[in-house]
Amino acid sequence: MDVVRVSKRLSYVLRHHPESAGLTLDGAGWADVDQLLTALRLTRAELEHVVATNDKRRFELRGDRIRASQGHSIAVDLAYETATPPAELFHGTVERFLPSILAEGLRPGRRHAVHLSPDAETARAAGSRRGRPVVLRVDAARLASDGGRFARSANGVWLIEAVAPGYLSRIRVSPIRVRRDTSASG
Ligand code: HQG
Repeated sequence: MDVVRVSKRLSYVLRHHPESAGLTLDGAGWADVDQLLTALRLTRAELEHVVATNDKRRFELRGDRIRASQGHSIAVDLAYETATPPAELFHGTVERFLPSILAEGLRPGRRHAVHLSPDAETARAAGSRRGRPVVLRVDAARLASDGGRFARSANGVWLIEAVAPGYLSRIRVSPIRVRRDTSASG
């Protein structure tokens, strides 16, 4: 089994296209595990392995149901409670989106929410998916005190409907990350 490939397929099915596997999600995004196993030709043990080893803990497996913890583009209500964020949060993006972001703020695009990270390095990695990363610092303390409603997903991603430009500032990140540890942790 190719764990990364299965994880990507799970994200696709559980966040964006359950119908591609003949599934329907309930209102909170849960799918039936047995149906999923049949559709993706996986064993329960394989699914458990993918969920347990997933680098971002993207999936919640609870008995006979499973869902993605965040990142959906289809209509689901994950029902996370409003939470008080840390003083600052980070968002990773790329240079070409900056003019638009600085004009209109962060918008969720096709997803339900804007995704923010608790640390700059995670944000940098998210931005790197699209090119040379740019990291924005979000003044979460001020945004929360101004009435912004934050939620934290089961896998530690901070979610909010939008972030106006006045709460954003660009921070410097080193262009090349020098890896000094030689462990094989990846
Ligand atoms: C940008 C991955 C123009 C935003 C990652 C981003 C993350 C704007 C893109 C998670 C904008 C949306 C989510 C505006 C935002 N004008 N561009 N006003 N506001 N943008 O993929 O945050 O591996 O929907 O900067 O690691 O990049 O899938 O969101 O570049 O945690 O689990 O519009 O997805 O995690 O892109 O990524 P996305 P994201 P997974």
